[in-house]
Amino acid sequence: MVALADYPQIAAGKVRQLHAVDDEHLLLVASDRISAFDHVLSTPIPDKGRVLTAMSVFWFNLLADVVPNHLVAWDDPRIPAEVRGRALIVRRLEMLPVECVARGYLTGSGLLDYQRTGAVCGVVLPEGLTEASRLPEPIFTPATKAELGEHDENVSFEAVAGTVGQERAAELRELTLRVYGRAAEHARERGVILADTKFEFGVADGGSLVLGDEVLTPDSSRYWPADGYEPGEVQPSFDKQYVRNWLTSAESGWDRASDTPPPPLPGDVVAATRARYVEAYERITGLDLADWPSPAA
Ligand code: PZK
Repeated sequence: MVALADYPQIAAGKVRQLHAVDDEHLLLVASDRISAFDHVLSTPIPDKGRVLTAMSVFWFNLLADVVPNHLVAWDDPRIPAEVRGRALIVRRLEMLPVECVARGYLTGSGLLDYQRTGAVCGVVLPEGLTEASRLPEPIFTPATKAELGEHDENVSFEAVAGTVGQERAAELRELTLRVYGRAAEHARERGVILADTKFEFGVADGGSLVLGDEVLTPDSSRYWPADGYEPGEVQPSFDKQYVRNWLTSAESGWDRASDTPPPPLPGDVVAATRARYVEAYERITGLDLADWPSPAA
């Protein structure tokens, strides 16, 4: 039997970890932890790691004819039982230091940049756009990865070209927009708006681009229910809205502007949030989470 402790940890994010399996393979582990308002909460959401992992696998498979990916196995003896269902064996790549973001709608840092400059990452947009506006066409808005605790910085296409070269940058933009387009179309057919998403690409031995990391999960993407979509208003998050509503309510007793950590979540908020993750998975994939591997089965 293999144990997670057999694999040296080589990186850790806010809610996931990366371990070395061998010279050619890594183990990408998603935890049940959730972040909100830039804090990692002390209360886990049961099955969140399984949902995000299962969703990544669904998308890797759906998109395999558009772009090759690093996925090797999701149910395999090399995966420790303790992380079964929330860990992937992936091929080691030479990762490119670019967060490849596609946006079909305007919100978050994209909206802030637009309001200040009329453009996002150098892409000039028409006047009159507002919170959650659908863009005339999806745009490539790359960012550079920040240190832990900092926010990624939006950069221009030219800045990406300066880092990876003009040809590679053009390839990243083209592939990012093609993958986003295909995924957004699939989600929309199932009543979900894929507002934006972030990809990370690596380079395979022959020099071709390979899609890495987790893909099209609620942690790497903004998913909005299509029902009730209304430009001009901040859209409810498909997955985190119960958490945000409770943390900003008087009931939580927490002040977002303070430096104090958020309090533990009540059981009903945990249950409702877990149900939203499962619903997102089942709506987007048409599959049943009960059929996905777990430590128990
Ligand atoms: C790789 N990250 C980000 C993910 C973390 C950090 N296939 C790959 N080959 C080489 N490196 C990476 C990957 C992938 N995916 C990904 N950093 C390196 C990351 C998860 C947890 F702490």
